[in-house]
Amino acid sequence: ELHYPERLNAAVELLAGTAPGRPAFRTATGDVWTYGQLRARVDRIAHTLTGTLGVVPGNRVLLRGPTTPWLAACWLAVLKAGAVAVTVLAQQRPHELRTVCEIARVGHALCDARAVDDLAKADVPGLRITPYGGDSPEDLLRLPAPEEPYVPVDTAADDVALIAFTSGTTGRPKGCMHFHRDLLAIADTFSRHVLRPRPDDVFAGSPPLGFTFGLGGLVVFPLRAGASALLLEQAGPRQLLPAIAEHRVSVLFTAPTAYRAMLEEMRGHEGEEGEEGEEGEERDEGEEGEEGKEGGERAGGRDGHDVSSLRRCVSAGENLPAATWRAWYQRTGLRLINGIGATELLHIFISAADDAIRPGTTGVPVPGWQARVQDEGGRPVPDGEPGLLAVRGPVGCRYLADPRQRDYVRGGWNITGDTYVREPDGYFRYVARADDMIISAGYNIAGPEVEDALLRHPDVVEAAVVGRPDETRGQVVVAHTVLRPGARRDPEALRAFLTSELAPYKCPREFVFVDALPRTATGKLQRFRLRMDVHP
Ligand code: 3SK
Repeated sequence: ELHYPERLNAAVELLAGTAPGRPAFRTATGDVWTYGQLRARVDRIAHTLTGTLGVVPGNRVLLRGPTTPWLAACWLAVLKAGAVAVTVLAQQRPHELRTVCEIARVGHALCDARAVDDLAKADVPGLRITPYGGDSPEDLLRLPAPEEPYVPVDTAADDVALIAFTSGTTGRPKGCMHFHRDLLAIADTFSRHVLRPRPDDVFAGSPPLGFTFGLGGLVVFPLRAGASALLLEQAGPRQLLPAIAEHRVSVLFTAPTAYRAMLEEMRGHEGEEGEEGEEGEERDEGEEGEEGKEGGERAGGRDGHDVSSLRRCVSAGENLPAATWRAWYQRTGLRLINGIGATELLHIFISAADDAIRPGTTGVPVPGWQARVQDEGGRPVPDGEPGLLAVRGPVGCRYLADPRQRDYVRGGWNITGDTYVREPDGYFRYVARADDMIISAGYNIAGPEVEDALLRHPDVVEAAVVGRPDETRGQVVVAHTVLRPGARRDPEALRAFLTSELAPYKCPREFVFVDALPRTATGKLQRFRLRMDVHP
């Protein structure tokens, strides 16, 4: 069990202890912020917040901007000043920003100078917007006494530090309140036990800091470990691969789609550099390589992409199909760390490390967490049978002024909305989002299982399987696929392939070929749009 002192400020804890000369943040352009510089800049911003802007403990401060060290410093300063950080995504449009500001009663915003326009257009009554970064990174540093250390506000461990919004895939956004202690708890559970970071690790990844997957993976975990993070403003698969090589990234956070896209990117360059004749190399099951790596093709070889610095690769945000796990392993020799997390619970609560990883499953409850599978009435269902995933641990769901709290927290358990099976060996296997099960002619069909099978076809890059209403069968299975460039759109060939992989009742009746799948700003598939036939 985790024990924290009653008085606790997460920012103070995250910034304490590491030698001032050690790197904290790096950027794509080669800037390095040491821990000493980070502490000084956080203090200056905190002085501005309380001195110049009049922010008092408990005030809600919106943070908006691309992933930069300045955004991370603003977040830490807000916490140090005892205020509450309200995080949003760069993609959120004015009306969405206005809703978030209304729900969270935001009075101040620290906004990257390049992102001020949309926020200004949101026209939030009484909102004071203070720009930072852009051409004048010194903006927030104009202080009456700039060099004085800031005396942090003496917050309680269970004072709210963060309001993170989740929109799910539909509906009015919900603000999830998280305490100072919650921010340390995610580092002291998932990061400590599964990632086991070292001070020389370099973290990087694609999730933005407005998504708690990114905030944890790129700010909280590295700082808690005295390590550093490469903060990338552009973090698509095309930017990630060269950044990994150039900055010797060792801990990577991204979603299954990005792992697949990186594999495609590597495949595209296959043979451009390196030796010929390595194709199809078998992995060596027995021999352990560098820590965390075994078999596969140690990166750096035939396709010109050097990913040999990677030690840990985390996949979350969506289901990780076994086919993607295997393809990544084959290419890199790295065992992808799958995880399920939620904004409501801040970060990952089921996962597995090293040899305990089993492709096709999410893993086991992270130390400190409990999980079970139950029915609608809250009764545990037997192992091997599908039901609702229920979890509890050091972080709980606390929606801000939202009656949907009663749906999420039932009988002391957080009901995540996912259908899972607990295998007899204690591993949790994802089935589908609870409202995404397809019921066709009386059969229950999980879209992700069909997607995994489709992804085993060599021409399929992305797949999403949904149910479409049908008069006779209730629903029919429809597969939306993105094919590799140049591949033929041949539904019969896909159907023939699937019949050898799946029971006939699970095989899609229809195939829709698309250029891309509709996703939310955090990369989650919008199945409801596919059901309505809306494509990007
Ligand atoms: O929403 C998610 O999928 C997620 C995954 C990992 C960590 C945090 C979150 C919110």
